[in-house]
Amino acid sequence: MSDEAQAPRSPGGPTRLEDTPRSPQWWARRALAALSGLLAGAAALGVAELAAAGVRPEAGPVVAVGGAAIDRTPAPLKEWAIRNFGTNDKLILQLGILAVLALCACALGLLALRHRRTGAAGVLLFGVVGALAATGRPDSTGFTDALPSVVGAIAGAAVLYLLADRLRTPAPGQNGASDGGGWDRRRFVIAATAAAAASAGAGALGRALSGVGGRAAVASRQDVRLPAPASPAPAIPRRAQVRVAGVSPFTTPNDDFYRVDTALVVPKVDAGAWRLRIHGKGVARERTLTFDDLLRRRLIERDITLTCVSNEVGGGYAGTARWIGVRLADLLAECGVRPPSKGGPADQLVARSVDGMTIGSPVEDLMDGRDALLAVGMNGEPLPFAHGFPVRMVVPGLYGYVSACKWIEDIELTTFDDYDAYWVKRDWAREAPIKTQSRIDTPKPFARPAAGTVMVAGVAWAQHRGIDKVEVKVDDGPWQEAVLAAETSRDTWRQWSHAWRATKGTHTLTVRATDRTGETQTEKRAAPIPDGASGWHSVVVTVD
Ligand SMILES: Nc1nc2c(c(=O)[nH]1)N[C@H]1C(S)=C(S)[C@@H](COP(=O)(O)O)O[C@H]1N2
Ligand SMILES: [Mo]
Repeated sequence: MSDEAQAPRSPGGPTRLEDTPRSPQWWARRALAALSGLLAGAAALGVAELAAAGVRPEAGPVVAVGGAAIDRTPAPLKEWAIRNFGTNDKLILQLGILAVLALCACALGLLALRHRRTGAAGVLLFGVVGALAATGRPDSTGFTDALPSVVGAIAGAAVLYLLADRLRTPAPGQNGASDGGGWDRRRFVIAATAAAAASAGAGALGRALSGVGGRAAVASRQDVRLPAPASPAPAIPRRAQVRVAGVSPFTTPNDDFYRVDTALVVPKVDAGAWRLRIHGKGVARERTLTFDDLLRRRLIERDITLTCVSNEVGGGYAGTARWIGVRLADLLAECGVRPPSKGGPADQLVARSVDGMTIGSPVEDLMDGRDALLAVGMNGEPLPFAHGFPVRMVVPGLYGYVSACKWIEDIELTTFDDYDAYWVKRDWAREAPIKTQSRIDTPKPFARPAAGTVMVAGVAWAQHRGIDKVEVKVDDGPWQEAVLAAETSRDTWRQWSHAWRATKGTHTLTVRATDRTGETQTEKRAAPIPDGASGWHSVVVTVD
């Protein structure tokens, strides 16, 4: 039944402006209907936010739908988003979700003008989508995660029903008709203002309450005093940093360190309540450790370069930090774990984070003598929340998605045959050692240096193998050996520079590196998926 069917159409009756199609009043009523939809959407999100504060902040509909979207994004689209939006990809995603919701809300508002019940039911349908997304997330703690979406949708549906009712054009003589005979503006404005105020209040209160949980985590991080490491990192030689402007600093400051993860909301873990469980195949002695248990162990400090498999040739998803942590191999050995080469039954270690990420690494690599860490410190401070506080893994030589689990809370020993981790399920390689790469940091693409000596410089990495040689070529000229900066360890990148006698004109500079096994970086271009980009980085400049 259409509500508008009640509008009088009696011949000879007074013509009511409200009902003349395309009249200003007709448009105004439709605009207000769309606004009703938006207000209903705001009420739904505001109430959901408040409910999520009681249940779990991550169970809020926008975060849940966003997370579900990330989980289901096809790899090429994810690549595209990372390439074009970089670290802003998550903000863009949430804004996108809000924009789609706003459009749908307007549409439902217009629908409710004619079919109030159907419009309200449409809002409930969105609640179902949110509830399914929230309960289907890997970190979902059960059906209660559906509550924020459901409660929010009920509030939204009620608001839409109520506001659409206020926009009704009553039949003559019917109660509720204003003096003008049309719908009652005053009653609509009062209801709309009340709905807007209530949803804003609910949303703000929800945000504030959600922050309370985070405060315990923030306090626990402030209380951390990192003990001096038993095995400090050797001092970084001054000659590890080339003195050329524009080259990335050898140690990447925490604030500049790239961040790649699937978390829409950075997990805030209270170190005091944190536990790490080690269990699974071949674990003779299961253990559960507290954060203090880790700090009481022998700590080592190492400079290690971390690299993301999604890094394009010449890209910035690589950084070097001074990590403090516990040697994972020692801890595993204490639990009775043996690597496959010593007869251990498990060839894969699966790390799980508090937000449901799973990351699988070869046990053999973790126990082959390299400094695979359960890290607690980064560049002299506790891990920043965005980089995994309180504890993360860092493994020299393996891409982050197969080694560097942030916010870790569980370690399970298993086999590659038995279990595929998060990204492996999404077509990335099971095993992914870091490919040798080199990057020109300066000059920048399309720079216009003056003719004469131009310093070309950058970084090269082949973690756990080490960099032995970097070569630069100009246009199709011969490869010329660059000057290598001092090596800190084979687990970090190495800087290089080359004094180029630049002549006028447009030139292409290309770089390639050779690792300590004698292998030279391949020219063959490969996309990041499935196991890391390859190819030579080159930069075009015009010398004036
Ligand atoms: N819990 C969790 N850990 C994670 C990820 C993630 O999405 N969730 N991403 C991994 C990837 S792909 C990389 S490259 C590194 C990046 O670490 P960073 O953000 O500290 O630079 O973290 C790894 N650890
Ligand atoms: Mo990554």
